Amino acid sequence: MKRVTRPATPFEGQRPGTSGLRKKVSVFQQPGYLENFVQALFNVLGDASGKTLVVGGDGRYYNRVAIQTILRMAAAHGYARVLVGQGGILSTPAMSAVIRRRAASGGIVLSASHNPGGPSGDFGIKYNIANGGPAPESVTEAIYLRSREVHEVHTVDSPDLPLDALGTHRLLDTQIEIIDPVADYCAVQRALFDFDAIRALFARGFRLRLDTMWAVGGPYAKALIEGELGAPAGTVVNATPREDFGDLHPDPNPVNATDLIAHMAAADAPDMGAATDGDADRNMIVGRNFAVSPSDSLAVLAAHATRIPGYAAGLAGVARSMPTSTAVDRVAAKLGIACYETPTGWKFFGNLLDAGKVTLCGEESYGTGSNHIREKDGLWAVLFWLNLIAVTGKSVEQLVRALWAEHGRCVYSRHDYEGIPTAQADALMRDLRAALPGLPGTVLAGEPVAIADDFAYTDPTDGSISSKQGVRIILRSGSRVVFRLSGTGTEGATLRIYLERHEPDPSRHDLPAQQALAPLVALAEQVARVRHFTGMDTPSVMT
Ligand code: VG1
Ligand code: CO
Repeated sequence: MKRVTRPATPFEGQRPGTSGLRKKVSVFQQPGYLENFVQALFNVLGDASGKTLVVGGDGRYYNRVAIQTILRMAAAHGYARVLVGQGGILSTPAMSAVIRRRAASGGIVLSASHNPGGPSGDFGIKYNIANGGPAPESVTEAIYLRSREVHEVHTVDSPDLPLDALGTHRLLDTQIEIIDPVADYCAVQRALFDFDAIRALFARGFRLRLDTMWAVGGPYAKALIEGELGAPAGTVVNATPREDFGDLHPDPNPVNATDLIAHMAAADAPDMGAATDGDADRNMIVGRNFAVSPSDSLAVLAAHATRIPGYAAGLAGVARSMPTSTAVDRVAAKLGIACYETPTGWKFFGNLLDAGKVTLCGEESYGTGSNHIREKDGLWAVLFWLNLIAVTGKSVEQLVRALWAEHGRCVYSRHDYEGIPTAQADALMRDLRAALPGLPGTVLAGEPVAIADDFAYTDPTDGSISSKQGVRIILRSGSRVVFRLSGTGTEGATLRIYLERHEPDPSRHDLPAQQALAPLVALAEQVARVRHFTGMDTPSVMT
């Protein structure tokens, strides 16, 4: 075994997006592509002596190859210790838990999250810092800049390590430990929720269907839900992680989780349905024939948090990404706590959580979490709902309807236009931005425009500024349309249009969302000429 230094040529475009560097598997398979990015990362991180690094991924195609590469490079870089999930597995929330519980200096997550996997799918890599959360923009930008100057890569000439059995190995002076990927995560959950109450709920015959979409959530859900909490075998379905996620799209929304939605609409539907994504940080909650909007889910959790042991002392504050509906703002106002509005992506919640300013946070894209770790956490959300149902005796639908009855309903939808030529998407955003100054005061969708701007965020803890985070057009009543381009896609551009309208009248709470939002869809078309620029008559996906 010996240290080797290889010459390298920089690759274009290694700039991390909303959540790490995501590209087609074929891009990552180019010789040197992954090595260059990891070298840039290590160069930015500097001296590794005495430090512990955690490595793991969502088990998708290329996970194992990438892990072996990273282990060799971590040894060459001089880490004291590297912890690797058995089989190369660590869900994103489990990674966050391991970093925090074992005082690691950081971790490398191998995942493209909700993006499809397999040889023709996507792969991704993301660095998490010592607080367990995604590296902030200052770090990801430094990695990108460094990636343009990588002219040599340091590694070790050594055979692959066996990842499938627990144990300890040595590479140069680095100790490599293969750890149980679920233990730390389960310990964190046990400390938050009333497991006895959830166990009693299942013992009374409560039926859950949890679809982990052939992705990494399976082993965690099996251990906790069917193991410790005593739910019957078969409660967790599609639970064996596959490298191609069964050739399905591991994104838990009603469009992709069609099988779950069908089960929840059947005459003998279970009491609650849920699904998690590729790396198990997202969640979708479904009642009997009743899909819960992620923004409403966050608001329900906030409203009832003190019923959960881990949050009994109350919430310091809450945070949501800008496009997420204002349902949680209304709950926060009632509770008398602060509500922060951040740009899209979990990395913006880290500072607020570290500073103790917020306890719960969430995004419209099926992500919810809290200060227990520094990532969103799919199974945590499922446990939270189960605990709430156990102690309130209310169904999923009753809990959501109670929220609407008290605060009105924030009718919400996201329309995605996928695979647009990048130049067209950029032109749409450019024209839209140019039109903003003329909009305030004009009447759109029957109301004057109150605010038309490009969202910019100043982090209240470190003063860092993130601009151009999404164009928002807000009407006098608070109804709004938000436009932004996705930062996680790998083919062309994806335009996301977020639509929200507050409906105080309970007799109108059951109107289909798309119908209630039709005037805002027309507004979007009028202002942004969506058809013209995308060449599409309807969105590719509506959630
Ligand atoms: C999307 C979501 C965003 C989420 C991100 C990562 O980003 O909109 O809310 O934080 O994915 O989620 P974008 O830039 O494509 O809109 V995950 O579960 O893919 O790590
Ligand atoms: Co994810």
